[in-house]
Amino acid sequence: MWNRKGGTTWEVHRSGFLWLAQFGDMSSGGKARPSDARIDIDARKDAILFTPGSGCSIATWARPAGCYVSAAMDGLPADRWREMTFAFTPQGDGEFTLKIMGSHEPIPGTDESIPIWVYSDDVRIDGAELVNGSFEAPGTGGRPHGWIPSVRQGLWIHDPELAAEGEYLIKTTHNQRFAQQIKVTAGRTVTISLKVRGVGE
Ligand SMILES: [Ca+2]
Repeated sequence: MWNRKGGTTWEVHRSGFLWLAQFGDMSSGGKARPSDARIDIDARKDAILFTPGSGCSIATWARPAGCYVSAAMDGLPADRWREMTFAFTPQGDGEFTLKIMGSHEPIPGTDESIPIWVYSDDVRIDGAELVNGSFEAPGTGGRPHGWIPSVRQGLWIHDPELAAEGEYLIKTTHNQRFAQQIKVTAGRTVTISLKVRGVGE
């Protein structure tokens, strides 16, 4: 079964495959579901309301309404990096949680889901301060410096050939994420850009 303890793994490509194998043939024969990038901006704790700009929208399920922004890029190719950019403007001061996520495929009739992995690297923020956006600096617990787990921890990967910038990158799913607390100022638009890439076989 999947290693739920998180932490560092170097078996980048094999890790998701083993888990998928229990549910059939989804990852073989080139029929794997493509990766989706998903980045969430969660300010529920400080109740900061956002005005969404390009590339993102307000999550209607979150309360108070307007304090949670979500950005997605679906159907990512596995053979190249793509640039993802979105912007939003906070209406108040405080902190939000930047969550680098991915997607998942629910298994009908169960509470389980199959994780759909996505690679991310080279995160940049204009209008706020971000720590270690290229994931190069080591932290503790198998994490890059400045980043914390969200739900469960994603994978921090050393792969100089795969990385979009430097030598390190991250691999995440809907429930295996890396997150960071970001301070914002009322009226100062925040633009987030990053490189995202699908996970092949
Ligand atoms: Ca990097």
